[in-house]
Amino acid sequence: MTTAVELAAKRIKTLEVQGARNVAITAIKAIEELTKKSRAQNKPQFMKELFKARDVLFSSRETEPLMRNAVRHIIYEVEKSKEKNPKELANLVHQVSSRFLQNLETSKERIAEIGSKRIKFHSRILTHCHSSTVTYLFERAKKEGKQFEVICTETRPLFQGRITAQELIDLGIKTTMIVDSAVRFFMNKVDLVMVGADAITSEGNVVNKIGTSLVALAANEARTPFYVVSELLKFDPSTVYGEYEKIEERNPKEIWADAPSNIEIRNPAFDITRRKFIHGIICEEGIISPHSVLEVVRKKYPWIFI
Ligand code: RUB
Repeated sequence: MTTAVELAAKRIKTLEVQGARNVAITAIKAIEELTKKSRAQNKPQFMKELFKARDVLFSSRETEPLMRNAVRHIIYEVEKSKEKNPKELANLVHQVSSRFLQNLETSKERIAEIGSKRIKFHSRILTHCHSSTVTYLFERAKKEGKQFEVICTETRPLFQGRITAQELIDLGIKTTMIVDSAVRFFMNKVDLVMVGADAITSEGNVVNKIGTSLVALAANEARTPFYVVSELLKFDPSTVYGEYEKIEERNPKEIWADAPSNIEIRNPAFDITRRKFIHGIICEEGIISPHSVLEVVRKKYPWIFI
């Protein structure tokens, strides 16, 4: 029988669920579901199930530290608890998960509140891919009565830009769709760039959808402010200890389904934008410099480093 975790991992892998936030939320809910139905007789059996769930979820997509931080946090709290009864441990998973999800919600609100102040009347903003955090910020600015417009890239090869465009149109925000390679053409016509993040490294570099670093380069050359809109929980603690963020490489068929057999196709899902191209990270603690991200995360979420 397929478990809730296996099902969630499949939905994440196939991008039925996409975007770091949605991926993390889906993973947390799957773990809750799994533990609620657990038949474990004792704590070691319960832990075994949790570890297996962790491995399945972690291998669904490589570049998702928010999901990893969430799952690790849940497991850490269960491991350190003195409770031995599996039913009570499932309750604990529920409590920890709810707190985590609540914190994500609060961060999203705070980010939108702070970030929408950077959107002035009649601003034109460029975004890339689909970030639910960025879209929510736009929603907030719209609710505040601001008139602005958004240019979004189509985001090849899987066209997540269409999700963004549809959501923005539904919100009544004037939206223009462009091909990814038209970014430089439009860069002088926009006031700022706002993109999401999948991972933030200890050096303040940001990993986001492939093409983001090119958008940042174009913004830099045109002197257009480039903002990353992200929860601090996307910080990857392993980068402090020397690891590089792994970049997921996806199926070449996403690029060319019936390609000739003797061609090599590469399909990295993400790229790295260096901190020097980032004007600021709009996060729950304010708009911060990428240089200070490690320090701010240490203060706000010390448990990440355990
Ligand atoms: C989505 C993507 C998004 C970030 C942030 O890539 O790069 O910008 O995940 O999204 P994919 P959010 O479609 O491959 O998952 O703000 O919703 O966490």
